[in-house]
Amino acid sequence: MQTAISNKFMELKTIINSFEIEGEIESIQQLNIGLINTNYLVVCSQKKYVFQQINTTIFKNVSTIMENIVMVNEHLKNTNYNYESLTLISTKSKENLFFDANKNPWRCFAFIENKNYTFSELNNTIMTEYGKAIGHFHACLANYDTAKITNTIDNFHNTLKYFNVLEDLISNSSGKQKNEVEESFAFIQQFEDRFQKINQLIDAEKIPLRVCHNDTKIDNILFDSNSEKVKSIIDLDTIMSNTIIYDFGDAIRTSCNTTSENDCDINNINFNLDFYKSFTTGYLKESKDFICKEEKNWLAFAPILVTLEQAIRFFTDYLNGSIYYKTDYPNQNLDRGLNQIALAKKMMINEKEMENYIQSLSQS
Ligand code: GN1
Ligand code: MG
Repeated sequence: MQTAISNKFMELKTIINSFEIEGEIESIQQLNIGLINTNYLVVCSQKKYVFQQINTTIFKNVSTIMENIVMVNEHLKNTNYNYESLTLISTKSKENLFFDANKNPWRCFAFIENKNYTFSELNNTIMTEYGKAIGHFHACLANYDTAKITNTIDNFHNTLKYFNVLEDLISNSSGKQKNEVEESFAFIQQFEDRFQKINQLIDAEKIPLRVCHNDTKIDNILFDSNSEKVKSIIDLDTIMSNTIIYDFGDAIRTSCNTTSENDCDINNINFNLDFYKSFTTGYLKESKDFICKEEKNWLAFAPILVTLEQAIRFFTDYLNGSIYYKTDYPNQNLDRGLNQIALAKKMMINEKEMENYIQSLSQS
């Protein structure tokens, strides 16, 4: 056991030292963030870094992902972007990626000091800042040519597609697992026509495709330690063209829930309508110059849409034997899916209120 740990440590040191880091390595700590990649905080005598081993089962085309990140990052730097952009540290041979002995790709970013808010610490000021940050990110990219960006995961946010996959899986499964997800699936089914509608509006170009982040969950927002302001938006792996509706909805999904998506006690779940309003105020302030009517029409349903999509994805992974998301125990993806269903139900109760709020902002 001891030998395995020290071998892993030696391997990590070799990887780290292949990058242009400043100073000597002082500590290496695995971070408990993200459900896909494996992340380490590396403290060196002069600077701190985040090292990431990219999961190639999911991110198949890593060099294209890096091209997207570099392009968007450069664009943001040249566009009066209000937040700190990412600093990629290159390898000693001037590459963005290092491939280890097992051909696993690694990359390194300069660490950005930040404050992490727990659910109970969030407040309306933070939520407005969060909304402004996502709106500003979209505004900076609103006219960026989507053709320059390669979509690295097909149909990444295509709720109807995920829905159809789950439907097939359920009809081919039996016994305990089928029973566990069937009731939730029946609940999701009532929204199928709305999943379809969004796709139709995108196809008809009524909802425009723009360069989006596609993973705007609150964990990917770094806040300043003192000011309650956003410092940086990280995790650009899923930069692709899409509708902004998903970015908007995912931010709400992960911050207006009163607990984490990993909480298996659904009694802890509630939807904070006030936070929704604060986020939306910030978002619409920053997006007013580009957002169109059809996009706005969906901002009340957006959180429900993304939460249902996330439930579908967790259930799908559960039925597939948990091969996509990292888990800490066997039924975790089932619990995560049930958590999201409980949240979607709480959101539904507030849909009309959300609609009214968007309307009231449009009139003022
Ligand atoms: C994954 O790996 P992470 O935590 O950045 C997933 C997102 C989900 C999220 C749920 C490429 O993001 O789509 O919303 O988990 N990323 C991918 O926490 O599937
Ligand atoms: Mg991500």
